[in-house]
Amino acid sequence: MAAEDAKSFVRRDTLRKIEEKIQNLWEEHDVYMAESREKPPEPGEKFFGNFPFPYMNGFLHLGHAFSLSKLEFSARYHRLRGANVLLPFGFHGTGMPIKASADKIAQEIQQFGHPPVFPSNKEEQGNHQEAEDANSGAPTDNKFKGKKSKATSKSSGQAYQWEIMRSLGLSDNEITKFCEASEWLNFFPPMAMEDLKAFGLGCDWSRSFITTDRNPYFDKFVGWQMRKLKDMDKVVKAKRYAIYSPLDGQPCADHDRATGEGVQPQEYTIIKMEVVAPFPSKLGVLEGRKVFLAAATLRPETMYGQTNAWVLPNGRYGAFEVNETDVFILTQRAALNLAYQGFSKVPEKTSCLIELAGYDLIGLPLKSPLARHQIIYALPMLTIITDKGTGIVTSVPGDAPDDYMALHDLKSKPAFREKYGVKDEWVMPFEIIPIINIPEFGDKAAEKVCGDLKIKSQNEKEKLAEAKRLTYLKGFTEGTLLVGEFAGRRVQEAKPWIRSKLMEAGSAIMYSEPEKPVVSRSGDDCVVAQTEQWYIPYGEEEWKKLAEECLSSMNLYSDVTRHGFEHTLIWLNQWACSRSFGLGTRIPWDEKYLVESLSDSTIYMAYYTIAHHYTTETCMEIPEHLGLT
Ligand code: A2H
Repeated sequence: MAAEDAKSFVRRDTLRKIEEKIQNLWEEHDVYMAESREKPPEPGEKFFGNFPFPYMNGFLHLGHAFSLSKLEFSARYHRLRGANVLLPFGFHGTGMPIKASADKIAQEIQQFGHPPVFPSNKEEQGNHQEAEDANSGAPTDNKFKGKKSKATSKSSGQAYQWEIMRSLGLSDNEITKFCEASEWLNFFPPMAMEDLKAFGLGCDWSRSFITTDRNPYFDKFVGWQMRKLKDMDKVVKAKRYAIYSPLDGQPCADHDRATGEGVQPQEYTIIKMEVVAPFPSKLGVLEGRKVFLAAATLRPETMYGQTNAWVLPNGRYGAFEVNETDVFILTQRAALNLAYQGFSKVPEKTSCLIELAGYDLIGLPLKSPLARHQIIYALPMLTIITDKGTGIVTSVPGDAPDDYMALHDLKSKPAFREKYGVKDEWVMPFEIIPIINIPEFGDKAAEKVCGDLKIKSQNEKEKLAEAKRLTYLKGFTEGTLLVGEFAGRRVQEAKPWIRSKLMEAGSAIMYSEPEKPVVSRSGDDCVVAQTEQWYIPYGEEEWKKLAEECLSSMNLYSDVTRHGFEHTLIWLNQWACSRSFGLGTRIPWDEKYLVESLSDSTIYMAYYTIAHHYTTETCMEIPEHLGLT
């Protein structure tokens, strides 16, 4: 048996020996070193292949090998045809993930000792293991565990970093060193090179480099690139909404997120619905202040049709000081977002005067901007979502199916009114106000569509979603206003004008929040913050045109690739290119900021053409046997 087994490996071992011998020969004779040639090359005599430099927060995995094989085969093909081939390989270290993981290790030592002893909760361990697998790319059985635990692990993003490092085969002694970000850049690039060599990559290693200020030459290259852009007015400073991690104290870009990739800030208008004094006893402490129910809407142009405000009876609200004079009633979550947008008495902190339940708000008399009625009332709505907007909704039953059905429920069901202590005079006098004409649906679109779909109550969520879809899009594209200063105008036109007027009059403010939950890699729930940042205005018309021209002249071999580029050119607009935390190159004229990781990756391929003149030991501490020093 043993002899059989041994015999069966002979062929494999022979092949590996040959492989090793050949790979050594390649290295000895520098066969993949590219030389510049005096004579200008004929078409097809030159081939430069680039593999997107991988991020050095772990080992390379099979996915890298798979993608790289396409370039490796092309490069060899061109070499066999006699072309002068350059296939270089670099390593990326810029940005948050390495720094965040290094900090996590330090934190875990502090919290759980050295080496850390983690709590042995079974459910938790399962989650950690899966997170490890995700990180190492190892397809273990754990991958196929119950969906629930996978979802929890993803949503919490709480794998212990120490265990992830152990799963990479590192000893506790080695792991300790990784609490320094620089250790990651010492350790992983040589490992990656070793694996790529074993893989047989025909690479010119003399061109290799790592990013960040660990490499003074590449650092200067990125500094030069940024200065060039600045001289051309292609780096500008502006205040913008950005998804932001309060814990990290900086914007949280896609690649800095544990969950919520692609999530954008969603903008609302907050309508200030003033609570009319005297206040009920629950709100007694607010007496003498200007108190508003802060309603979040996407449709400021519909405010002529308000009949009431909606609150969630069981919802938790608070009265927050948003500046020296105004107090907003809304959810804690919305107050925190506002605090990062310049609307809190204490910057970046909420200032809550009193906690309130939705029940405490029912029946509050309100004065709302543009409303036809002098006074409208706060009423209960059961379908309000507490982690969307402010948790307060202004009601426009002429146009919003949800509002129409909720008002209909209250009007037609006395028992429902009684259950929530709603007096008839808060509800019964308020009829639908026609404010927008939609050709297909008439002047009371919500009533029409709810009738057509036979919706019976505010709880028919699916049908209401369909009703909203039908009216929302048609209202925006085809609707015409029937009332107010902009009567006769298209909704699309009037919307921004009405919003500006409300804001100028001090009756509304802009508000933004993540359109879906976002958790940073540091495990923090993100908000939307208004941040002053450096931006690259990729959306500029003329610049974009040049890019489009350039793209149309390129041979991309596949339509899918072309469409991918075209799509990116459409959405790419203001790109935040500065960060205050992480690894990278400092912005030359504003050194408290670093260049973020996608901005130092746009033209780095050009650096390979000069890298071999500049790479020294200081750029990468590469062991000598790897042949780079
Ligand atoms: B809209 P989106 Cl006239 N829970 O304002 C449930 N609904 C909420 C909410 C919450 N926490 N916060 C805001 N909303 C409502 C006006 C309006 C609205 C009209 C027509 C359609 C319409 C008057 N109510 O929205 O999920 C608010 O109602 C239809 C989409 O972020 C807000 O705009 O798209 C809208 O839902 C935001 O919903």
